[in-house]
Amino acid sequence: MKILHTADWHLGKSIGPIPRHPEQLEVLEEICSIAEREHVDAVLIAGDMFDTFNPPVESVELFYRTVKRLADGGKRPVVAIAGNHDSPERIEAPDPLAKECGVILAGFPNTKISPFALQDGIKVVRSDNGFIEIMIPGCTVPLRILLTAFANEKRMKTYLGIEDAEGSLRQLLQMNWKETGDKYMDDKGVNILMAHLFVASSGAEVTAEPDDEKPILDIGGAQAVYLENLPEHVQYVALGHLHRTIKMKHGSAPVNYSGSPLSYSLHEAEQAKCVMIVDAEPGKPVSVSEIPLTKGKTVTRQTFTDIDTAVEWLMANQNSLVELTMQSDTYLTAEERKRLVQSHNGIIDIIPVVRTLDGKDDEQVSSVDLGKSVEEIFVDFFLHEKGQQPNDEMMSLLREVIGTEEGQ
Ligand SMILES: [Mn+2]
Repeated sequence: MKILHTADWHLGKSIGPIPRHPEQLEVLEEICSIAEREHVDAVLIAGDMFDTFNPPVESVELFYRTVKRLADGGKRPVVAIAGNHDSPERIEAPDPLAKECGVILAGFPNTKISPFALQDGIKVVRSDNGFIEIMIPGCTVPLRILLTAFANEKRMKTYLGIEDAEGSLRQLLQMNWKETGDKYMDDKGVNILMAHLFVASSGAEVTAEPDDEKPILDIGGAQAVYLENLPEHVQYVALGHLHRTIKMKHGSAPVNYSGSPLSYSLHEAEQAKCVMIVDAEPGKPVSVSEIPLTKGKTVTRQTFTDIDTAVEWLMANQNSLVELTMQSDTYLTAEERKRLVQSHNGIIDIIPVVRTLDGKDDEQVSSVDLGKSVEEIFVDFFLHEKGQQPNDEMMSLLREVIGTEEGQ
């Protein structure tokens, strides 16, 4: 049985002013092609399909179009859980319709998918809170999946039905996985855990993640789930949440973050992106291969000391998204800013750093001369923000505002 594991699509996400939808279209097309070329039997999406609770229509359409294509007319199960960026209610809402296509959507850690069978397609033969067992056309053994969608600690305890239980969340999850695993998982099927969680080895220092992908069980990271909390029953753990590819092990079972299909922040600069293909047979260790994704733009930081070199670099690297730092002895002129912006359409930000006379670099903003008049400071500020001189209309508006303020 061949399983494709992906996560953290973050549909609808932008970086700076640049929307990533065009790249998301391309990379999801690439993921579909890989699923078809590799003849995978099932697809797992480990959360954060969307970037926000209320994603744009184009992202919602892209999601449904993609999972429908992946599901191959109901012959290939596509199973997705909600991440911390997804609205659990919203993820589950189309479930009755999605099931008809072979798409299974679990919004909550205790979601129970009722058994169903599609004609000439997949059959969900057993299910429980946070668990399904699927028969797939062409496979002689069932696929069993423990499904742990994201929930914060308090809600997770409620969903697991152990609100009053003593003990840390990691111990409670461990108990819950073990119980469900004992009940449904033996070596006559392929057994997987899919979760949107922060998992680390207990000895390892919990490293802070960039942006909003911090350890999600507990701010401060004290509440990571440790490898030893994972159930013994499963042959593979498909994780979502962290955007870089991470490969760990629990016994003989790989515990992998597939990572996101695109680099979504400057912290992911130069990261290679991939999907995981898991080759599994009952009762045996799985083999896993990473298939690189090639469609997204690279995200990078570049520093230049003169405009010509910067423009040259920008012209030669059109397929990057770049945060530019411009070091110089003077302010960037409107003309210079214009040259930079016109030579590239993937500039995330331009950070001007002015070298002061004492040799220290300083951000331009901090060198505002407060001895100047309000009007002069406004012109400097406008130039810095907009890259051009304010026009007469703007200046008279400013004078009007200042006048009004003084009059009160
Ligand atoms: Mn996440």
